[in-house]
Formats: sequence, C-alpha cells, structure tokens
Amino acid sequence: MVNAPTGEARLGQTEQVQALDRDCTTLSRHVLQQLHSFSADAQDLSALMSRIGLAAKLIARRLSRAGLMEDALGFTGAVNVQGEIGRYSLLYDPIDGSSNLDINLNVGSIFSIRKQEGDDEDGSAADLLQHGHKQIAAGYVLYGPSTMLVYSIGQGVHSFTLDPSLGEFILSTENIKIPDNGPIYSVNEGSFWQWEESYRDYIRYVHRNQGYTARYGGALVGDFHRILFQGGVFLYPGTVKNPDGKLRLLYESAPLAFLMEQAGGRASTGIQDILDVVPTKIHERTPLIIGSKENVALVESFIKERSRNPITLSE
Ligand code: AFP
Repeated sequence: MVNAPTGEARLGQTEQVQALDRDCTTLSRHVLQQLHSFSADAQDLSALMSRIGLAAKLIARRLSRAGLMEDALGFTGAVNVQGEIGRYSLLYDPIDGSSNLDINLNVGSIFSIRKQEGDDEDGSAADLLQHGHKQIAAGYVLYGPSTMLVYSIGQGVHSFTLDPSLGEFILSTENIKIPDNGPIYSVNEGSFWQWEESYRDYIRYVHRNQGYTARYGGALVGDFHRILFQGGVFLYPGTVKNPDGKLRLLYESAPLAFLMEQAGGRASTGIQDILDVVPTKIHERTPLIIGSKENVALVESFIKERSRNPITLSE
C-alpha cells in the first residue's frame, strides 16, 4: 500500500520532470518562429502576444480561486475595450461568457490584433472600422479544466496549454484543421420564437434528420472550441431583442472568423462572410454562423431559400 503523501510527492516530481523533458515550445518562441523574423515589428508582436499570455495567466489564477475570494464570481474584467500598444491595436473581450462564472463553468477571453493606422488624434479609433481581413492576428483563451490559448497570425491555428508547474503556455497542437462536416449544432433553441423563419427551417431540418447532436454551453469560446476540434456549426441569429444578433463584430465574431478560416472553416452573417463586414461603429453586433464549411453552407441554404420564397404555407 503506497503511502499517499509519498506517492503524491513522487507523482509531482515525475510530472515536473515530464513537463521539462518534452520539447517545450513556449508562446513567444512560437510567435517568433511563425514570423521568421526578429524585425522591430516581429519583436513588438511577440511582446504583445507575451503580454496577452501573462494576462491570461493572471485571469486563470483568479478564476481558479473563484468562490474562495470576495467578488471573484461574476468577475467580468474591464468593459470590452481596445488599447494601443506601439504599432498595434488590441481589441479584446476580457471575460466572454461571464454568466457562467457564477456556476463555475468555462469562460473565455477573445482578442484581435490590427495594425494601427493614422494617429487616432481624436481617440475615435476610426482606423478600426475596417473589414476583418485587416486583422493580423487573433485568438482566444479558454479557462476550463486546463487553460488553453489558441491563436493565429495568419499561418495556421495553434493551441497552447498552460503548464502551472512551469507558469508557461506550452505548444499542444499545431495547424489545427476543422472537419469539413460535423455532427454538432450549437445554438440557444430557447430563442426559437425570436428567429426569422429560415433559422427555424434549419432547426426543423436537424430535428428530423439523423446524425446531429446539440451542444450549447452559453459561452461562445467553449462552444467555438468544441466545434473547432469536432466539427459542426455555432449560430447566434438575430432576435427580437437583438435584431442584429448579440455578438460583437470587432472583438467576438471577427477574431473567431479569422481563426475559423485559418482552420479551413467558414464564418458568415447568413448573407456575407464575417471577414468582409465593414463596421460603422466599434461595438457593432452581427448575426454569426461559424464552423465547418458544409454545416455553414447548410444553414445559409435555408436563408437563401426563404429569400427566394419568403411566404410559404406554415409547417
Ligand atoms: P455573457 O457574457 O453575458 O454570459 O454572454 C455570453 C455571450 O456573449 C456568448 O459568450 C454566448 O455565446 C452568448 O452570449 C450566450 O447568449 P444567450 O444566453 O442569449 O444564449
């Protein structure tokens, strides 16, 4: 019978040795490898990614103690904002899915990096009101059983797992590719009564056909992460309360669309690609259909059908 304390000590040392043995590609090293450059721009971008990694570690640490600390639950961080660092503008949703915090379920952070254009003298950040192809990097952090950071600088999508024993994000999967088709559809069906008929047509279809499974976590980052790895589609249509959808273009839909296209998937408003949308205001909302190519196309087909035949006999 192994004495638990000694056993735990041995297990701890083994884990730490394994953590140091494997090829530890850290986040900042990977960014510089991806850039194949040590230019000032590359150094700035690597430094910015390192700061994002540090912020993620600080949030992960605070979340790991949620419930033990005053007001850690329902912690939402700053309002969704953007900040300027050197040559770059960073847009981020610091805690996406904050309503999950009160019940200790996963939440995430989403970020988008754009080149700063002009001097933004009036502070309007007008240079941010451009389509999503202007993004040079994007990613998210998923605070779950482990803390994962997933990012792209336009050369594939790569995931890192926070190793608490090292205090570093270590490369876990390179060049993630989403399946062209998948079984998951992720949507809040409680809003069915608020949707346009085309979305209802899609839901009726998946209810009547084999091979679909519903998963909805109430936090975009966790739902997106599941679909990125298993295939399928996440949708947040316009509703009575939010006719343009609930999700924000610049710091939710556009960064995830950047990642999804890098992973071989698609992201659409139902009418046009998310990355083609040019916002008129910083906090603009859009409907979002994002995931495997074939699953996104199926949802769009119901929208196209309804636009051709707007009035049909009710089901
Ligand atoms: P909260 O941050 O208010 O929890 O909203 C989370 C979110 O913006 C996104 O993460 C979810 O996908 C979506 O809202 C859930 O919205 P519904 O509760 O309307 O389904």
